[in-house]
Amino acid sequence: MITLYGVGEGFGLPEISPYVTKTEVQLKMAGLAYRKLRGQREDSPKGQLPYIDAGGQRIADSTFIRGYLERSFGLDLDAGLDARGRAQAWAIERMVENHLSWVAAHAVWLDADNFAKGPAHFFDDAPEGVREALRRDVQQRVRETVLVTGVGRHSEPEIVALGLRSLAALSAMLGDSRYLMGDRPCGADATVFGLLAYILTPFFESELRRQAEGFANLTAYVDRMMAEFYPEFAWTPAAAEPAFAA
Ligand SMILES: N[C@@H](CCC(=O)N[C@@H](CS)C(=O)NCC(=O)O)C(=O)O
Repeated sequence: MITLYGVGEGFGLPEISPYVTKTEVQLKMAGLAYRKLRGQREDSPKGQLPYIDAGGQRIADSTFIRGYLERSFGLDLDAGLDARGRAQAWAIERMVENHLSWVAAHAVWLDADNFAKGPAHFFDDAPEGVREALRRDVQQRVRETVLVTGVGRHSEPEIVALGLRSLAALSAMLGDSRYLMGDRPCGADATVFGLLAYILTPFFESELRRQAEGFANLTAYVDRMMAEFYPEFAWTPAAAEPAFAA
């Protein structure tokens, strides 16, 4: 039995981490039995979540986990795609993980209200004397990382404008299709769904979320994917709760 180590439910999402969501949805797409536990990044071979334990072997990084699952179980999450389709799926995934995710991290981690409402609570159980310092340190680490990616060097409106271009690209690629690459899901659907849900969760208010809510096909896609892969989760669809009062 595979054990998936993740962050857990929260922030209006069935799983807080978009990368853990990606792996979990890919496990579900593959029809593999797994159990899920709350993990500590210190226990992960790469210092990040997700990681999995498969028969005593620990594998980290969502992309390498996918590769391991495909190799070990004779799966192809991109079955049905030709070389061009696979290349497009990879390019989409890179845009989401290496660009849009930093724009989203900026909206959640580096906005004072969103940080206080969400990530700050990761440290609620820390001793009172160090709690605030831990919060400040982790926020500073995210700030530095977002700066190193280049995203953090821009003004807030510029960052949102860059995010908007990626959202528009995703919307154009999805079009009227049920899934990103047509009528059946591919591996990148798990990635795109994970991050779009993170952006669209009604738990946080951000200009990025407001922009994302403007793409009806993206919000419908997240609602559909949520119903398909997390049917037991009470997701609040975008239309049900406007980001900002008129
Ligand atoms: N490339 C990694 C990224 C995973 C990642 O960024 N995980 C976050 C949680 S969303 C994490 O563990 N962050 C802690 C850290 O980087 O110290 C993957 O695809 O698995």
